[in-house]
Amino acid sequence: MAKSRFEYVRNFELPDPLIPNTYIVVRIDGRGFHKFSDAHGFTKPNDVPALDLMNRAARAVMDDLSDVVLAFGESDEFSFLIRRSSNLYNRRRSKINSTVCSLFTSAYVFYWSQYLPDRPLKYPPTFDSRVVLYPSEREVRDYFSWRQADTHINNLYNTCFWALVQSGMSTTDTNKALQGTDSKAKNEMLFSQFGINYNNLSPMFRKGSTLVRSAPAEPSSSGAGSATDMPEASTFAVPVRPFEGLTGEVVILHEDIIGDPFWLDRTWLLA
Ligand code: DGT
Ligand code: MG
Ligand code: MG
Ligand code: MG
Ligand code: MG
Repeated sequence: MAKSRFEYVRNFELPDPLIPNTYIVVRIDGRGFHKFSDAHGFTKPNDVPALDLMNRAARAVMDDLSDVVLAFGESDEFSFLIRRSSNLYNRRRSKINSTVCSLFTSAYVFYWSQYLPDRPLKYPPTFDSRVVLYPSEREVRDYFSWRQADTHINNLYNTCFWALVQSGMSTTDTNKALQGTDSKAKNEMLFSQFGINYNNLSPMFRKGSTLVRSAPAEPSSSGAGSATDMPEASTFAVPVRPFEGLTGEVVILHEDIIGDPFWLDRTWLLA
């Protein structure tokens, strides 16, 4: 087919490949969620249905994109880890970035009424997103440690903040009261003034939400692998917790991902 004389503008579309053999992290974050959470009556500091909805939307991303092996979420954000050797969309940055963000956002809206049936959406929520590349396991581990440490720091602060405010203190005085306090002081304040044992709060609030894919099933020699004719776990090179199965299924956890055990149990994630 003959090309139109306008065709040359295509040359302005530059390739934007992500360098090969690096870990890809896409982080989405709610845009203006301070206002959004107020407008939709989110419970302070943590709204369980709203967090469950975030997790549901993250799951939709993982269900659609099998190269996303791990996702970690807290507050209005989620980070997605795409495996190092992935060739998703030929590693085109914009394509990956926009697809993850769009999938997440549309799933967030799609499932809204299921999770918050009594709170109609007042306006369309939006998320921003970025792609960051990490060259080695160390940086990927440190990245997710950074996010989970942030979850803890923010949650401890916010739990104290809202306990004080709900007890009648003004937000200005509350900010002052908490200024410069370390985590020990915050824990003690929660316990002595409000009878709250921080460690008994929901693990989802303290540790965030980790969605992790189990090792994909190895294709059987006939090429027609199914869950029922899979080989025994012992024939797999990589150890996988039996309860997570061997089918690439996604499970949700609220546990420590800073220490070694989480990663040692799932060495294939960073392979
Ligand atoms: P941004 O990201 O620069 O567009 O601005 P924001 O307003 O989204 O700020 P960000 O992402 O730093 O902080 C997240 C906001 O979302 C923060 O104001 C608290 C709010 N938020 C997130 N989850 C919850 C929740 O479960 N309950 C309540 N009440 N607020 C939440
Ligand atoms: Mg943001
Ligand atoms: Mg935000
Ligand atoms: Mg945020
Ligand atoms: Mg198209």
